[in-house]
Amino acid sequence: MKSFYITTAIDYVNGSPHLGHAYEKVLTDVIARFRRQRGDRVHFLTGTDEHGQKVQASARRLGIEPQQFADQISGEFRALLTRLNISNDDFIRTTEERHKRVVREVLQGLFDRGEIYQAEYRGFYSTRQEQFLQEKDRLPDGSWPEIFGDVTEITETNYFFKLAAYQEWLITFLNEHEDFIFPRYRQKQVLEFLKEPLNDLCISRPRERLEWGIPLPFDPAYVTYVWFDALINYYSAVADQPGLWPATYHVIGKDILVPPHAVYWPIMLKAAGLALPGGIIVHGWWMTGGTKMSKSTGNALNPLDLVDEFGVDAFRYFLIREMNLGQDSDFTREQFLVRYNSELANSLGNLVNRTLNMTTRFAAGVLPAATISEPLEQELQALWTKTRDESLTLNEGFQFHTALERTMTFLNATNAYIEKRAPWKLGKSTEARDQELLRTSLATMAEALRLAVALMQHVTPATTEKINAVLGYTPGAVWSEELAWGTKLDGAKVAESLVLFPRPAPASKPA
Ligand code: ME8
Repeated sequence: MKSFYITTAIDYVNGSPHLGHAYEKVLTDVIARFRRQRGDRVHFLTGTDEHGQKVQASARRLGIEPQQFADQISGEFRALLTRLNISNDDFIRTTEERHKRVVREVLQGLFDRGEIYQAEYRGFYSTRQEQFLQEKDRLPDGSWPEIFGDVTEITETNYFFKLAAYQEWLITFLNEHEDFIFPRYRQKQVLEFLKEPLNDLCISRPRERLEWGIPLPFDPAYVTYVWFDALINYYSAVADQPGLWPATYHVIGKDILVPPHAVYWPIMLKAAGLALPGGIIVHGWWMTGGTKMSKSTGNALNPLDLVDEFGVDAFRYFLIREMNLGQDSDFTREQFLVRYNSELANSLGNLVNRTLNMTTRFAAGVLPAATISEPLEQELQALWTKTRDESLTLNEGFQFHTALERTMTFLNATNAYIEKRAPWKLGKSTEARDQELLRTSLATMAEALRLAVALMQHVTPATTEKINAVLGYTPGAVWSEELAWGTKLDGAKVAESLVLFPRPAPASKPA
């Protein structure tokens, strides 16, 4: 079986993790868990991007070695993975020998094939972006945009990669693989970008200017340009594990699609004679007050604190429920609380409470079998079938937010079913038929709950596990077999209660 190999971007260690990093990890984790549930052999890679001028400068400011600085921040990113319950199989650091070795091999290979050449280059250089600029980067008034910081004109001998030679090939490739980039409209943007002629890519930096990088194997007076180093992580991490390359998907944010992931990377692979990934999944940005969130924004509120306050699954749920993959989303605590209260505490939390309370009260804690099937039960079961089938398709198409919305609709319908059956009234009656209806309603609500949380498992894995445990239920090994309405819970002994999503204390006010 071909592996499902999925990667995140590797994060720069020049700042601490923020919401954007957390989202990308959770999103990729949701895809990885979903594919595992579907039976794929998943390999999930994430890691840190540790070379470059900014890391060198930050370390210098602190008076420590770049490696020590990178170790510290990389450790923070690794800790974030544990905190977010991320199921990655590997974590790569670009300062590891296994990575540096493969970068050297790829570079040497390209050099030997004549894909890399030396040339004199005179141009405007942005220290902040660590790149040479082009005339088209200037603002209409001739100045350089703020994002480039200080721009100086320099002449330098450097090494160049023959990017331009592959422009036509890349255009043809994208036209033949319309689904290479998700969402599709992003692929159109790449083709738009490719209407302008490409320049060859400068892939080296003289060591006197940048020491903190991987020396070129064919000229140690230079180190490798950061993108050439960073992109190769996807391959270097699995180069010695047969059957994993090429990646199925790279998950990245929209700011690093063009040109790095959509232009440099496919061309690098093609020139190196390596297979191309199956696709690139491009997410939007978390914004606050109209600007992209980064380590310097959102100081008043660190969204990652919500993990401690409300639990990891509430946080994961919010990110996936709120963001329509590909588009931008505004982050506010208020919106978080709306979803937390109405969807997790009300729709899901109430169903859990009712199921446990009523089973304890009316059936001595043992789930009875359903023996009656009237329109109320039939409608709920029909809604389940529809919810499940649609959700599977939606999840396969990365529409996770809509899949969750459907699951919430199903949970709400289950709560409405309970209102209509009113087991608390049936429990007061000694009529045989009422008793039968009571047992049926308990079995029905418990089964609906079991099914709904199975459908949310890739988003809220710990919650699903907890709910299964209080239902006295151990799921089988094959996830898809868990999704059929049936009698799996008959005779299960439930717990008396479970506090899942407590209401925030009234004293907790927005920061
Ligand atoms: O770009 N919302 O690293 P990085 C959503 N090292 N996503 C965001 C975001 C936000 N507000 N801010 C950042 C790099 N991201 C390179 C990648 S890959 C070979 C090298 C996303 O730490 C961003 O889009 O700046 C990117 O996918 C990831 O976080 C890492 O960003």
